[in-house]
Amino acid sequence: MSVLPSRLYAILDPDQTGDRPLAPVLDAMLAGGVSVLQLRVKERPADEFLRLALTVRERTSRAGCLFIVNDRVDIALAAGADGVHLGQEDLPLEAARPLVGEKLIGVSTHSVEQAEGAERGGADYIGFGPMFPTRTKETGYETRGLSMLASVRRRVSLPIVAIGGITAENVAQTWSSGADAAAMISYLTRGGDVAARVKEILTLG
Ligand code: TZP
Ligand code: MG
Repeated sequence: MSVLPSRLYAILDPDQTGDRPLAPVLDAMLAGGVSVLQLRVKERPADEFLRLALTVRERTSRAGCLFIVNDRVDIALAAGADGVHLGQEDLPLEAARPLVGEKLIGVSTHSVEQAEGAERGGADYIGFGPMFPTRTKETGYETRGLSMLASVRRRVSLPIVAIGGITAENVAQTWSSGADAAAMISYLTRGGDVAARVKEILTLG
């Protein structure tokens, strides 16, 4: 089986939950049936990131959900996460692998060349995007779109997680263009009923 247990890769970002604290949003994701979840925390001190990660670890373990920490190998290790997700400017794959051992490493990619590089370097899965316009992150990249995703699909055999501007409207296109899973932040957490949105996407997959 793929390292990714689901066609939905949920991302929880405390800055994208509106006025709601992280824990109830997390619980709603898990109640909806999320089985792989990334914690993305930007511009907070390490001790706060770790506290959030420990909360997520406890609740994801209870729910049998895979837990990936974004950006930070140290936080992933300290929290006992199942893996870490690295951007092109985070710790390089070859430096991270000896530190995390068998834990999963995902690498964000934005081109066919980067995707091939991540595969050669031993990543467990790749992120690819931004697929569509998004307001969640200033990515610095033009949108990649479905045909570039299909090109990546032809060139790598690793699981691909498409990301960026994915909603119920366009998620099926990302899957049919080669993504194994779709990552979503704002569609899940900024639309009201988090558990209902998760269920909606899982039903489509
Ligand atoms: N990386 C590329 S696009 C993006 C990240 C973290 C933001 C995705 O958020 P959303 O709200 O699902 O568009
Ligand atoms: Mg990153």
